[in-house]
Amino acid sequence: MTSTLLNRKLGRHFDLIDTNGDGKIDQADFDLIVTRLSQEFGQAPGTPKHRALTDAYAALWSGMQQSMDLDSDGAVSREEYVRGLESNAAAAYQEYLAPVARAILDFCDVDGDGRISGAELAGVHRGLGMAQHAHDAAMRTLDLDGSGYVDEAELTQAIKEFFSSNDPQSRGNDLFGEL
Ligand SMILES: [Ca+2]
Ligand SMILES: [Ca+2]
Ligand SMILES: [Ca+2]
Repeated sequence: MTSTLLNRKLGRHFDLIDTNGDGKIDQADFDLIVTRLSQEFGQAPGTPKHRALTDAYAALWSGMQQSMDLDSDGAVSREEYVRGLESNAAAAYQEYLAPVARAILDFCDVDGDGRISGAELAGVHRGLGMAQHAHDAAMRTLDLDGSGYVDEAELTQAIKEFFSSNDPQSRGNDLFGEL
């Protein structure tokens, strides 16, 4: 079980969320993500978009704690994360992720046309600490219709595939960079 595709994807995603690299996910990591995205997109604390993003991450973290923090130490370890997402917590997790995806979309949709350009998405990925080549792979994955923009439907589809599919052909696999 330890080397399934899904397992590797989840490990990759854990590393990405563990923004401060201390080997566990807790509130501090989400605070750091919001801070970085705010700097990237010039959104000061207190603006509606900033509040929406903060709230979406708070809901995600609260849901993660409830469904994944098995030893109740206030943090989600790598093992808890992978085990949680390979079990029945996965569907709930996608429900928490959807509002986060929407808030991120809104946050970085600078011109307000309801979709994000490659340049806007590059800012998100820099904020998340992803390398340029990982961004390129993610953009190829996300922009299903090749329009050069990512809309909410494309993002939702990629998230669904990333967190549920063991299919090596699934495009959502590269959502957070090539595996
Ligand atoms: Ca951490
Ligand atoms: Ca824990
Ligand atoms: Ca598109």
